[in-house]
Amino acid sequence: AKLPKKFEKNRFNENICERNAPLQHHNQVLVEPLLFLNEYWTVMGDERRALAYSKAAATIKCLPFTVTTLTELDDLKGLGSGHCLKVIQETLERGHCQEVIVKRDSMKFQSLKILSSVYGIGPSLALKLHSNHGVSSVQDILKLWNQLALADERIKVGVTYYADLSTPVSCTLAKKIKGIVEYELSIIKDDFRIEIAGGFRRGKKNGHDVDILITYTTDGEEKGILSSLMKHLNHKGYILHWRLEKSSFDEEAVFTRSPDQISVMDHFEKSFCVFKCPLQGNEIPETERTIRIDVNEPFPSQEQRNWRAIRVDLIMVPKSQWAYALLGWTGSKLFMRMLRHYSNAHLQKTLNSHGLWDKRENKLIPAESEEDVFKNLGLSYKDPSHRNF
Ligand code: DCP
Ligand code: MG
Repeated sequence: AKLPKKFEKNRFNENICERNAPLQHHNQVLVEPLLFLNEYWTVMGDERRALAYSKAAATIKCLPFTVTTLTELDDLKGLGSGHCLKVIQETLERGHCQEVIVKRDSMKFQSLKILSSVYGIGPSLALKLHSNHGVSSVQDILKLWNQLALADERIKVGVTYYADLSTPVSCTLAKKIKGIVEYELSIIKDDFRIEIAGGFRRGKKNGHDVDILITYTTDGEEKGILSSLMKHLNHKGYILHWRLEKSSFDEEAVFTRSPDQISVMDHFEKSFCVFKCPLQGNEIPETERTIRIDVNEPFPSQEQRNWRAIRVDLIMVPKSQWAYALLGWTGSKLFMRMLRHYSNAHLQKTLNSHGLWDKRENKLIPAESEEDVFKNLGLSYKDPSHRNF
């Protein structure tokens, strides 16, 4: 088999952070089973295996040609040990992968997938509910509500608005939420910058939530704004639930610990919210208007509504950290993981959403923009639309 003339394998392998991962690529059929296996192992709680499939899928996404035979993949970095290749080979030969079909039908997987998709329930709680209490669905949680004694307030919200929260959020609704936040902010204090990050910034048409970053013109100006913003939004009836997290940023702690102690989670002041997003008549799909989970007990049933519950993360960023925060919150998660690894292993620098720390010089490397961050990493700038690893 011949590779396209332009494809340079050595360059492709040289630094995986330089690869481009667009949303639309040449190998949808091959990527699908790999992404499924990534989801399968994530849901089953095996992050290590999940990651291997995610990396293999990303490698395939970055190829500038459609793969037709396995030999075209010889010596490509990122495809992992034999198993990913076996999945790819079978898909190339038969058009599907038997393992995927079997795993897709697994009752345990299907239950855990639903449970861990409830806001407030992660893979480990999902497993506990399933194994210890025989819970397999949202209905089961409702039936056993008193017995389960789930203390986390988010789960109550997650279950009550399950139908809404499991419906993908469109770009239009994301912009509407941004508009609402922007308006309330402008009443509190001018001269802010607000940006939708996450998958939408990478060009995705739908998302599971809306990630919104906010900053002011100088460090410190952002202090106290977020709690004020939440009061305003709540007062106007836009908020169903929120949990405010205080800033826990401390340069010393965030950058000078050994890398394995550095949490991937950042330390910004943020608000994890469930918005009550107002809808126009034509924004309420037919199915949305009729399909409601039956929540008579212990929650009140839901009447016809002209709003929809949407998960929104609001992140308040000090100006000097904006560029790194924007990069970190734009993702993708795998891309950020790749960048952090490259930075640590090849540059002796620690990268996170707060900054880039030079471990030899013991100092932070400033950046005004994402372009600066890429420069600081010695990489060419990558448009968000090519960060869909
Ligand atoms: N992120 C982060 N810290 C968190 C949560 C997320 O740094 N506590 C980063 C990682 C992601 C990005 O923010 O790259 C957005 O996270 P999402 O989980 O919202 O992922 P996406 O927006 O990419 O996908 P989706 O469309 O499902 O929302
Ligand atoms: Mg998101």
